[in-house]
Amino acid sequence: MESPPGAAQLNSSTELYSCASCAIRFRSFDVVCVRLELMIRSLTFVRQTSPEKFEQLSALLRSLGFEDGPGWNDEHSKGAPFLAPMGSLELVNGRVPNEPDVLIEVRDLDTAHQLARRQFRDDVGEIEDTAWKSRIFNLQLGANSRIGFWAFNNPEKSAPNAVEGELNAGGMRFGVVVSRWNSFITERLLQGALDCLRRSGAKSSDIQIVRVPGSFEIPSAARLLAQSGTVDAVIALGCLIRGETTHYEHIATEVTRGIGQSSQETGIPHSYGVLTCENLEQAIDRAGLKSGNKGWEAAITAVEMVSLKGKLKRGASDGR
Ligand code: DLZ
Repeated sequence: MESPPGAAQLNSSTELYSCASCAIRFRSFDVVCVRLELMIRSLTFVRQTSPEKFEQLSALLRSLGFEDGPGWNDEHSKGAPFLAPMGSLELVNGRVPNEPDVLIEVRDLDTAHQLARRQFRDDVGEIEDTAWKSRIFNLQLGANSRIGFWAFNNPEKSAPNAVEGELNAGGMRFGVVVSRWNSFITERLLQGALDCLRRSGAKSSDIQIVRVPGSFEIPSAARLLAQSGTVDAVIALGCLIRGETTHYEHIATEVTRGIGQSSQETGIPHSYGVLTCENLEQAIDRAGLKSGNKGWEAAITAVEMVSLKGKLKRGASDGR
């Protein structure tokens, strides 16, 4: 029987199993490493607050630059996620410093301290030196819960501040342009794209599907859709197979250029899910078998680009 992708393979000389996808070596024969790098989706700390502190802390976190995530409000509770530009789970081997279990790194600790003091008064401690070349102050949330705000003494030690799009499609509107030529393949790409959008939080009513005869027609439909003002991103799905198309190179070049131009000229992100394959077998692989589903990948790219566009626009208008 053929091993699944990523299955551990035994090396008889070392008696170690090595993972086919990430090259990690294992002693145990039953370890199967299935695209581990795609497993983690997010990291969340949940902290309870009183209703009064909930509003005050939300205002403070927003004013410091946290982005609002999709929250909830029902008869049992109200929740407000705050998204940071970066997050990490830190393990310590050895002496664990007496730090709060939520640490928020800020650029300007003194200003953050002033803001926190103004809203939370005695719940905010003094700024103190840490054992790790930084300063910190604590905000007491409840009897057993506190948040630490901190900054390195040498700001160059902080990780570079990269802007990245989030993968949450809630509230976003998408247009999917899909060609009917090679529909056996393009319908699989469409199913992959729809699966990705729904899992990422998009509503079905926010997804418009537009069908065109062949890949050559994708760019003009994509442009019309982008100009309509009804979508935040366009996902282009098609399948060109060299064996079947004498003018394959010309069509592939035109389609690629047309989608790129429409994206740049309309300012609406377009993602490229047009397969350009040597044969049908390759196309089948890229539409859900060995090489994943390129429709799914195009959809997640669109989600990320809509989010990134929003962040960059907000950053530009903030003067950041
Ligand atoms: C004509 C044609 C051919 C031969 N092959 C493909 C293909 O492999 N994939 C595809 O999406 N479309 C193909 N087409 C159709 C063209 O894209 C276009 O729809 C027609 O030339 C009409 O403009």
